[in-house]
Amino acid sequence: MAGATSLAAAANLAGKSSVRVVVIGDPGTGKSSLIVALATEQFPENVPRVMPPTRLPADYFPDRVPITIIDTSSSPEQKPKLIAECQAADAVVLTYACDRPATLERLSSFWLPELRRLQLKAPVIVVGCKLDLRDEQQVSLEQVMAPIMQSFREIETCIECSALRQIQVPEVFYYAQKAVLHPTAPLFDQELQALKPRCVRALKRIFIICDNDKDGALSDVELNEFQVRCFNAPLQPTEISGVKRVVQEKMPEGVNESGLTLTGFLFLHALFIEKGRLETTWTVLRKFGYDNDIKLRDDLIAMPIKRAPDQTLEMTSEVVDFLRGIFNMFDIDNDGALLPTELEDLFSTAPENPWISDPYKDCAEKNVLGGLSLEGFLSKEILMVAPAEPGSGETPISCVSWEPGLEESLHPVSQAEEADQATKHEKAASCELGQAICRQPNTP
Ligand SMILES: Nc1nc2c(ncn2[C@@H]2O[C@H](COP(=O)(O)OP(=O)(O)OP(=O)(O)O)[C@@H](O)[C@H]2O)c(=O)[nH]1
Ligand SMILES: [Mg+2]
Repeated sequence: MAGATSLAAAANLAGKSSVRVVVIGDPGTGKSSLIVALATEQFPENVPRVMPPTRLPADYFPDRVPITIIDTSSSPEQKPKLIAECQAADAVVLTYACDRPATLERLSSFWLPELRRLQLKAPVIVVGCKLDLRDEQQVSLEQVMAPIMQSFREIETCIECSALRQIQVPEVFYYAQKAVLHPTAPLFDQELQALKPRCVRALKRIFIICDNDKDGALSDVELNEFQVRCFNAPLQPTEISGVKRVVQEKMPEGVNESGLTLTGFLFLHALFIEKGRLETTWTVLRKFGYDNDIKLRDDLIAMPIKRAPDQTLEMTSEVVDFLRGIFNMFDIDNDGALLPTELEDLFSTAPENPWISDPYKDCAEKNVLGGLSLEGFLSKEILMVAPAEPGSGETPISCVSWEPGLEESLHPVSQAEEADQATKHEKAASCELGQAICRQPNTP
């Protein structure tokens, strides 16, 4: 689905221009031979105990991000160096030898608890080296590793390889790089086998943005636009019907007569992730401005407009119209105020509801039922996008679907102009906390 170029762009967006992989494990398990076999595509008869750092160029793997591989020694005198290298690692390759069961046992008795003790956040790839020496009678990798992976969720992948026979050597480092550039943890709860709430919220926002006609489903045309936007290539009609068929078979409510529903869209992403195609979901998230913590990037939510000391910021009439539309959409009971439950729903596409904490919590008046009027709603909005102090969060404009960019949502107004306009326009809702002023749109 995703081409190499789009993935490279996505990877750069993730803020990783190179990946550092540290290889650790018991003595003699095959660490140094593995690194040499990767770099030279040959099995070395003699290897130094510790190889100097090895760099793979950007074009080695499809993600087009260079990798630096660090060899280590597990001798006691080298322990401080080993710890420092682990702490600097983006990913850890942890080796055992397929012909020495004791080295496999040491993973759970020593290495994995040790990495936890160091409070490392880096993903771990467990690698069984010397596959060529593995006893054919031995149980499968899945059977051996399943209980270990259950206890140590930080293990991203397990793989067996042979440096001697050149079996699955590049794959070890491909998975290590992938675990860094397209990590599972922010997207998927392995324990619950479900998408994480933050990921659901972000995908819901993306779905709403792509659902141009707001009918609650992605039509074939909308699906295609989404595909082109994320992957720079359209889907063939047979591919679209194929995708919908897969969803419908497993989850009938995932598709209706108008197209792919939000349920279906979420199901599809859970399926990609379960099948190890994390790069697909990550590419989508990054195209829509999310960082590795599934937060909208700062440049998308920070206020880009500078204002002079005598200026305040005013929303453009387009954005006020847009916000009024959002207000009405979520004012389910049509009482002209957003109740706390309605606000929760409105913010279900943001990482969390930012208005339940200070300084937004009590900065606008509420009615007796705790409902927020349109004026209060707009005041809070401008306080968020143009705060008196720097620092901002995800606002209804950014978290729902305002896409032109914040700089097109506000314009500076000098105090002289403002005084002039104040006489022309009746309603001006001022914020109690900021100097920001929010007006109703200019009406002739
Ligand atoms: N049959 C076989 N032997 C291997 C393979 N990989 C490494 N070896 C041998 O295993 C021994 C240890 O390999 P190293 O690469 O030095 O292992 P290491 O983990 O770097 O060891 P230390 O540096 O001592 O911690 C050497 O004799 C290698 O030739 C393999 O894939 N198959
Ligand atoms: Mg070595």
